[in-house]
Amino acid sequence: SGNRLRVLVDMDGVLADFEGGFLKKYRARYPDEPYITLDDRRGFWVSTQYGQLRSDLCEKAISIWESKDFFIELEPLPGGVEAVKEMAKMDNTDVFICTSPIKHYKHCPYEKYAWVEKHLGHDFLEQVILTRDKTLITGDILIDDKPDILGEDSLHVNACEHAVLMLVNQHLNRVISSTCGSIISDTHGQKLLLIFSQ
Ligand code: BVP
Repeated sequence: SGNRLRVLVDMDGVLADFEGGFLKKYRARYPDEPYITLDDRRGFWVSTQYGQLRSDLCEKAISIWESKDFFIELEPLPGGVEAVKEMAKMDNTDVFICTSPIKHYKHCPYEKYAWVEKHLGHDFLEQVILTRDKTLITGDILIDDKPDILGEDSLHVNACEHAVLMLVNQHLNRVISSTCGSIISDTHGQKLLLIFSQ
Protein backbone atom coordinates (compact mmCIF):
# COMPACT_ATOMS: atom_id res chain seq x y z
CA SER A 1 0.00 0.00 0.00
CA GLY A 2 0.94 3.68 -0.05
CA ASN A 3 4.45 4.18 -1.19
CA ARG A 4 5.56 0.59 -1.29
CA LEU A 5 6.91 -0.90 -4.48
CA ARG A 6 4.94 -3.88 -5.75
CA VAL A 7 6.95 -6.27 -7.92
CA LEU A 8 5.15 -8.98 -9.87
CA VAL A 9 7.33 -11.89 -10.96
CA ASP A 10 6.30 -14.40 -13.58
CA MET A 11 7.02 -18.10 -13.02
CA ASP A 12 7.38 -20.02 -16.28
CA GLY A 13 10.47 -18.93 -18.17
CA VAL A 14 11.55 -16.59 -15.37
CA LEU A 15 11.72 -18.64 -12.17
CA ALA A 16 10.98 -22.11 -13.53
CA ASP A 17 12.59 -23.71 -16.58
CA PHE A 18 9.46 -24.42 -18.63
CA GLU A 19 11.36 -24.79 -21.91
CA GLY A 20 13.98 -27.16 -20.52
CA GLY A 21 11.40 -29.23 -18.68
CA PHE A 22 9.23 -29.38 -21.77
CA LEU A 23 11.99 -30.57 -24.10
CA LYS A 24 13.19 -33.25 -21.72
CA LYS A 25 9.74 -34.73 -21.22
CA TYR A 26 8.69 -34.34 -24.86
CA ARG A 27 11.74 -36.30 -26.03
CA ALA A 28 11.19 -38.98 -23.40
CA ARG A 29 7.53 -39.42 -24.37
CA TYR A 30 7.92 -39.02 -28.13
CA PRO A 31 11.43 -40.33 -28.85
CA ASP A 32 10.72 -40.90 -32.54
CA GLU A 33 9.16 -37.50 -33.27
CA PRO A 34 11.08 -34.43 -34.43
CA TYR A 35 11.78 -31.77 -31.86
CA ILE A 36 13.07 -28.20 -31.66
CA THR A 37 16.32 -27.58 -29.81
CA LEU A 38 16.36 -24.73 -27.30
CA ASP A 39 18.63 -22.79 -29.67
CA ASP A 40 16.10 -23.10 -32.47
CA ARG A 41 13.10 -22.13 -30.37
CA ARG A 42 11.40 -18.97 -31.61
CA GLY A 43 8.47 -17.07 -30.26
CA PHE A 44 6.72 -17.41 -26.94
CA TRP A 45 4.41 -20.32 -27.71
CA VAL A 46 6.06 -23.73 -27.79
CA SER A 47 2.87 -25.27 -29.18
CA THR A 48 2.77 -22.84 -32.12
CA GLN A 49 6.30 -23.63 -33.25
CA TYR A 50 5.75 -27.40 -32.88
CA GLY A 51 2.55 -27.04 -34.90
CA GLN A 52 4.56 -25.33 -37.65
CA LEU A 53 7.03 -28.21 -37.64
CA ARG A 54 4.18 -30.67 -38.23
CA SER A 55 0.57 -29.94 -37.47
CA ASP A 56 -0.05 -32.92 -35.17
CA LEU A 57 2.92 -31.98 -32.98
CA CYS A 58 0.99 -29.04 -31.54
CA GLU A 59 -1.26 -31.30 -29.51
CA LYS A 60 1.63 -33.61 -28.62
CA ALA A 61 3.43 -30.58 -27.17
CA ILE A 62 0.35 -29.56 -25.21
CA SER A 63 0.03 -33.10 -23.82
CA ILE A 64 3.38 -32.62 -22.09
CA TRP A 65 2.46 -29.65 -19.89
CA GLU A 66 -1.03 -31.03 -19.30
CA SER A 67 0.52 -34.10 -17.66
CA LYS A 68 0.80 -34.68 -13.94
CA ASP A 69 4.12 -33.60 -12.42
CA PHE A 70 5.12 -31.35 -15.32
CA PHE A 71 4.94 -28.07 -13.41
CA ILE A 72 6.15 -29.31 -10.02
CA GLU A 73 9.21 -30.92 -11.57
CA LEU A 74 10.40 -27.82 -13.43
CA GLU A 75 13.93 -26.87 -12.40
CA PRO A 76 14.53 -23.38 -11.08
CA LEU A 77 16.26 -21.11 -13.58
CA PRO A 78 19.64 -19.88 -12.35
CA GLY A 79 19.37 -16.87 -10.08
CA GLY A 80 15.62 -16.49 -10.16
CA VAL A 81 14.64 -17.81 -6.76
CA GLU A 82 17.61 -16.02 -5.18
CA ALA A 83 16.52 -12.77 -6.83
CA VAL A 84 12.97 -13.12 -5.51
CA LYS A 85 14.24 -13.75 -1.99
CA GLU A 86 16.57 -10.78 -2.25
CA MET A 87 13.87 -8.45 -3.54
CA ALA A 88 11.47 -9.64 -0.83
CA LYS A 89 14.00 -8.50 1.78
CA MET A 90 14.26 -5.00 0.36
CA ASP A 91 12.69 -2.15 2.27
CA ASN A 92 9.26 -0.98 1.19
CA THR A 93 8.98 -3.73 -1.38
CA ASP A 94 6.35 -6.41 -1.85
CA VAL A 95 7.04 -9.28 -4.23
CA PHE A 96 4.28 -11.37 -5.74
CA ILE A 97 4.50 -14.37 -8.02
CA CYS A 98 2.12 -13.62 -10.90
CA THR A 99 1.50 -16.55 -13.18
CA SER A 100 -1.08 -17.76 -15.69
CA PRO A 101 -2.24 -21.34 -15.18
CA ILE A 102 -3.26 -23.43 -18.16
CA LYS A 103 -6.98 -24.08 -18.51
CA HIS A 104 -6.45 -27.80 -18.13
CA TYR A 105 -6.67 -27.30 -14.36
CA LYS A 106 -6.25 -30.84 -13.06
CA HIS A 107 -2.58 -30.45 -12.07
CA CYS A 108 -1.22 -27.03 -12.97
CA PRO A 109 -2.65 -24.69 -10.29
CA TYR A 110 -1.92 -27.18 -7.50
CA GLU A 111 1.60 -27.78 -8.75
CA LYS A 112 2.34 -24.06 -9.09
CA TYR A 113 1.56 -23.60 -5.39
CA ALA A 114 3.59 -26.70 -4.56
CA TRP A 115 6.55 -25.33 -6.58
CA VAL A 116 6.47 -22.03 -4.71
CA GLU A 117 6.30 -23.85 -1.37
CA LYS A 118 9.19 -26.11 -2.37
CA HIS A 119 11.49 -23.37 -3.64
CA LEU A 120 10.44 -20.25 -1.74
CA GLY A 121 8.89 -21.67 1.38
CA HIS A 122 5.45 -22.04 2.89
CA ASP A 123 5.13 -18.37 3.86
CA PHE A 124 5.59 -17.31 0.25
CA LEU A 125 2.29 -18.97 -0.70
CA GLU A 126 0.74 -15.75 0.57
CA GLN A 127 2.36 -14.00 -2.40
CA VAL A 128 0.96 -16.18 -5.19
CA ILE A 129 -1.36 -14.65 -7.78
CA LEU A 130 -2.86 -16.95 -10.40
CA THR A 131 -4.52 -15.04 -13.21
CA ARG A 132 -5.16 -15.53 -16.89
CA ASP A 133 -5.00 -11.75 -17.35
CA LYS A 134 -2.00 -10.03 -15.77
CA THR A 135 -3.14 -6.60 -16.92
CA LEU A 136 -5.87 -6.76 -14.28
CA ILE A 137 -3.27 -6.93 -11.52
CA THR A 138 -1.94 -3.65 -10.21
CA GLY A 139 1.81 -3.62 -9.86
CA ASP A 140 4.72 -1.26 -10.33
CA ILE A 141 7.00 -3.74 -12.00
CA LEU A 142 6.27 -6.92 -13.88
CA ILE A 143 9.19 -9.20 -14.56
CA ASP A 144 8.06 -11.47 -17.35
CA ASP A 145 9.47 -13.17 -20.43
CA LYS A 146 6.34 -12.82 -22.52
CA PRO A 147 6.78 -10.09 -25.13
CA ASP A 148 3.15 -9.06 -25.38
CA ILE A 149 1.05 -9.16 -22.31
CA LEU A 150 -2.44 -8.21 -23.29
CA GLY A 151 -5.74 -8.23 -21.54
CA GLU A 152 -8.81 -6.30 -20.52
CA ASP A 153 -6.67 -3.41 -19.31
CA SER A 154 -4.33 -3.79 -22.30
CA LEU A 155 -1.11 -2.45 -20.82
CA HIS A 156 2.21 -4.20 -20.89
CA VAL A 157 3.81 -4.39 -24.24
CA ASN A 158 7.17 -5.40 -25.52
CA ALA A 159 10.27 -6.87 -24.15
CA CYS A 160 13.72 -7.59 -25.39
CA GLU A 161 15.13 -10.90 -26.29
CA HIS A 162 17.36 -12.42 -23.64
CA ALA A 163 16.02 -10.04 -21.11
CA VAL A 164 13.39 -10.11 -18.65
CA LEU A 165 11.34 -7.13 -18.67
CA MET A 166 9.64 -4.47 -17.44
CA LEU A 167 7.57 -2.01 -16.01
CA VAL A 168 4.65 -0.07 -16.29
CA ASN A 169 3.78 2.62 -13.85
CA GLN A 170 5.49 5.77 -12.85
CA HIS A 171 7.88 4.82 -10.12
CA LEU A 172 10.85 4.99 -12.36
CA ASN A 173 13.11 6.97 -10.17
CA ARG A 174 13.20 4.46 -7.44
CA VAL A 175 16.47 2.76 -6.88
CA ILE A 176 16.19 -0.94 -7.12
CA SER A 177 19.02 -3.25 -6.48
CA SER A 178 19.35 -6.93 -6.29
CA THR A 179 22.02 -9.50 -6.68
CA CYS A 180 20.53 -10.80 -9.87
CA GLY A 181 21.48 -8.12 -12.28
CA SER A 182 21.31 -4.56 -13.26
CA ILE A 183 18.55 -2.23 -14.10
CA ILE A 184 18.31 0.26 -16.87
CA SER A 185 15.50 2.67 -16.61
CA ASP A 186 14.05 4.85 -19.24
CA THR A 187 13.58 8.04 -17.33
CA HIS A 188 11.22 9.49 -19.89
CA GLY A 189 8.77 6.99 -19.55
CA GLN A 190 7.61 3.82 -18.55
CA LYS A 191 10.06 1.17 -19.25
CA LEU A 192 12.36 -0.42 -16.85
CA LEU A 193 14.51 -3.21 -18.05
CA LEU A 194 15.99 -5.67 -15.68
CA ILE A 195 18.80 -7.72 -17.11
CA PHE A 196 19.82 -10.84 -15.29
CA SER A 197 23.53 -11.27 -15.39
CA GLN A 198 23.59 -15.05 -15.41
O1 BVP B 1 0.80 -22.17 -17.68
C1 BVP B 1 1.85 -21.71 -18.51
C2 BVP B 1 2.05 -22.62 -19.64
C3 BVP B 1 1.23 -22.01 -20.75
O2 BVP B 1 1.14 -20.64 -20.49
C4 BVP B 1 1.46 -20.40 -19.13
C5 BVP B 1 2.59 -19.42 -19.02
O3 BVP B 1 2.06 -18.19 -18.87
P1 BVP B 1 2.90 -17.01 -18.19
O4 BVP B 1 2.44 -16.90 -16.78
O5 BVP B 1 4.37 -17.40 -18.27
O6 BVP B 1 2.58 -15.84 -19.05
N1 BVP B 1 1.84 -22.22 -22.05
C6 BVP B 1 3.12 -21.88 -22.26
C7 BVP B 1 3.70 -22.08 -23.48
C8 BVP B 1 5.08 -21.75 -23.74
C9 BVP B 1 5.75 -21.03 -22.89
BR1 BVP B 1 7.53 -20.70 -23.12
C10 BVP B 1 2.93 -22.63 -24.53
O7 BVP B 1 3.42 -22.82 -25.64
N2 BVP B 1 1.65 -22.92 -24.27
C11 BVP B 1 1.08 -22.72 -23.04
O8 BVP B 1 -0.10 -23.00 -22.86
